[in-house]
Amino acid sequence: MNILFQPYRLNDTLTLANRVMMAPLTRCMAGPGLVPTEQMAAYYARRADVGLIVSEATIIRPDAQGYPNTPGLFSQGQIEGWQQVTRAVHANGGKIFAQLWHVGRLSHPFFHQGEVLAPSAVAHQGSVPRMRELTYQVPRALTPDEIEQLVRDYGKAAENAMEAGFDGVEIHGANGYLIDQFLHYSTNLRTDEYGDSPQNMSRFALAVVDAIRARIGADRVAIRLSPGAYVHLAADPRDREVFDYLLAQLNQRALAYVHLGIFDDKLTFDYLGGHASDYLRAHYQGNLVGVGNYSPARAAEAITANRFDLVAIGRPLIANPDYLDKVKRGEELVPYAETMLTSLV
Ligand code: FNR
Ligand code: 8K6
Repeated sequence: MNILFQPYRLNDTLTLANRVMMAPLTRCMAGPGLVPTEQMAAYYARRADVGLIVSEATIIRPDAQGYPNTPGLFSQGQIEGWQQVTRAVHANGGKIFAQLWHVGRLSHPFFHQGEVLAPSAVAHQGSVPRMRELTYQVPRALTPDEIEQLVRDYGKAAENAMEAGFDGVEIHGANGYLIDQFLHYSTNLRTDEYGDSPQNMSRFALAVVDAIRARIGADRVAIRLSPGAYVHLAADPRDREVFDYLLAQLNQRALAYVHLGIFDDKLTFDYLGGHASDYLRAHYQGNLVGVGNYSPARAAEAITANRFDLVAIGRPLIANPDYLDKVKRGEELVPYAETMLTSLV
């Protein structure tokens, strides 16, 4: 278990106090104007002993929203709200990245009164969780000009994150949201320079990465990816070639880390040849963050076996704000339950 508590040097700019990260966890608790609250600052500050906190997914502009009360990073009020959070985390000796989010076709006009935009006009079947009356709509396919605008909006949100005092940003390229919708054949039917080949399908993700690197420096940029489609979109065996290409490109970009996006890393994917984490390890040479239903013992074992470098912990950190202390002392953890999502403890 000791390996979890070792400091970890990400790069010349950032060294983490230990190898445990807090996974990004949407809590739907932002205040009016999607501004982070004092309660959120206290919630994050209680967990500042982990090596790195990744904030709950944070929308880059109004039409990026797909769930109620998710915080943003596009208004001055939101930047100031996040300043309270980052100050509280830093005061407790922690580090925090902002996870930058656009949900693409999983948005709903209910939240922003605008259009739903995505790579292609393919609807997700179903409705917004806990708001079952909101059925997902057929999105409108983005024009190339609108895609370029989105890239600029990601860059601006990253700049705002730095103004808000974050230590860096994690681009949310996972879990079937906008960037991921470009990376999978089931949601990307484009025949222009953003579709139809691994190179084209990776273009948007790489443009976002490059725009943000140019603004805040590669050492402070990370990306979360789901090479195995498991939620919000369907897998296609051809997706493998897209991720082979994308990861080869990311190898040349010296990011802080790549983070797997998955709920349970016991899942396997035929077209990836097994676990998504092992696939990423084989194709990506930089720092890798594993995640997905890891107990402390299994996480330590996986890091010792060099399957990844850091572990992100999600649900157990909701249930145990003092997760790290408990693990250090060998105390039993409180089991996570969905009912815990209704309050920020
Ligand atoms: C999540 N997860 C998630 N992932 C992400 O990239 N951005 C997010 O905002 C969220 N939000 C979120 C909310 C809630 C309530 C849960 C349970 C999960 C996924 C999360 O980061 C993680 O990958 C999984 O929870 C698996 O890790 P654990 O919980 O098994 O340690
Ligand atoms: C007012 C409180 C409402 C709480 C709603 C919680 C909604 C949580 C949404 C989390 C979405 C991000 C994770 C992706 C879900 C994948 C599920 C397997």
